[in-house]
Amino acid sequence: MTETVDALRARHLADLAAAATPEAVEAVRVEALGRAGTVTALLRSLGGLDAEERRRVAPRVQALREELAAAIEAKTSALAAAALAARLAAERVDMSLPVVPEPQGSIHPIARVMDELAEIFADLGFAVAEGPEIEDDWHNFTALNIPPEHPARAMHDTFYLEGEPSGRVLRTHTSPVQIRTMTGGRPPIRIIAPGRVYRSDSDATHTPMFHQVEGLVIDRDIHLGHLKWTLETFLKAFFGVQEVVLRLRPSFFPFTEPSVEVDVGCSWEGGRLGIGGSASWLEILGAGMVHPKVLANCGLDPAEWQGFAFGCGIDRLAMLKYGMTDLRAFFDADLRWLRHHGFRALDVPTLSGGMAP
Ligand code: 2NL
Repeated sequence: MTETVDALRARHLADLAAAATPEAVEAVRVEALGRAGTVTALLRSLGGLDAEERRRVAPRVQALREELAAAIEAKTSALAAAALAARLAAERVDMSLPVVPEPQGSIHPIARVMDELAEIFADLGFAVAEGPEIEDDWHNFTALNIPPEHPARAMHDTFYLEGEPSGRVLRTHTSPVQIRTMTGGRPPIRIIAPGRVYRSDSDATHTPMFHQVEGLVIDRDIHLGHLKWTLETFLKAFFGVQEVVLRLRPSFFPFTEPSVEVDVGCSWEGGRLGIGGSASWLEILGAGMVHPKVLANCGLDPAEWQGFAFGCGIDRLAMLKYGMTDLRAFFDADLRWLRHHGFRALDVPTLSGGMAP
């Protein structure tokens, strides 16, 4: 018996020392301590010994069982620790590598300008408002003081939805977003509404879908001076110039009174456009004081509330700032054009970072 115990210890400990995987350790455990294991069989055989022999041998067999169990557990944790160390070494991450090695795609110049507009106007306290591109006649026209048969409806080259007696349209401007803001909440209101608009018009300088941004401020004692300061502040930030000169010319829109067309002073030195000065003028915006009828249509008392509004084409803003010459290229989905004029996805415009062209 004594020889058997020592021989088993030597054999199982040697096997355990040689085991290099958790599976090999488990095989040793099964062979020694499993149901049909050598040590298990030895323990069972103790019952067949006479009392004195059992008293002598049993503690040695018990000790062997405990020694092997402890050795197996130690080997198991040693293997686990070694495996973890190997993984940590192999999976080391270089935090200085770029998140995406080769960014796929780019930000379209129009999306870039929309982000710039949101950033600049957020700093002035304006929220970005959105609304449906399929509109009803009231929000797109009637509420804006453009009644049925008004010539402005023909001027808008409206797309009408087929088979719609109620007369739904693709919005011809983002003004309906502002109408919805005024009917849906209380002043003071400061919003910009950027988005897609649609007009049945297509040539070198017109696409049937284009992008517009409108702005709206409704509060007490608002006047044209607030409008002029807001537009100056916007244009300085957008074009990255210290001074801009604005020229307000009288104009007409059904939804504003008075209405103005806004030119920004510029120069064409060396054939390149520069914003600033007053050598030349660039028509850039339409604007005015919100017409009292529009306020009343939206449930606001014109004696209590006034406001200004402005509208301008985003595509044109992008062309002026980033030097694109052909409007139609914006919508061609030409990958070479997009790679050349696009912006890096992680390069988000900020006022602090600067957004001059
Ligand atoms: C232009 C001129 C303009 C507005 C848009 C507006 C909206 C409401 C009330 C009053 Cl809800 N006005 N928008 C006002 C003046 C001009 O756009 O030339 N757009 C390209």
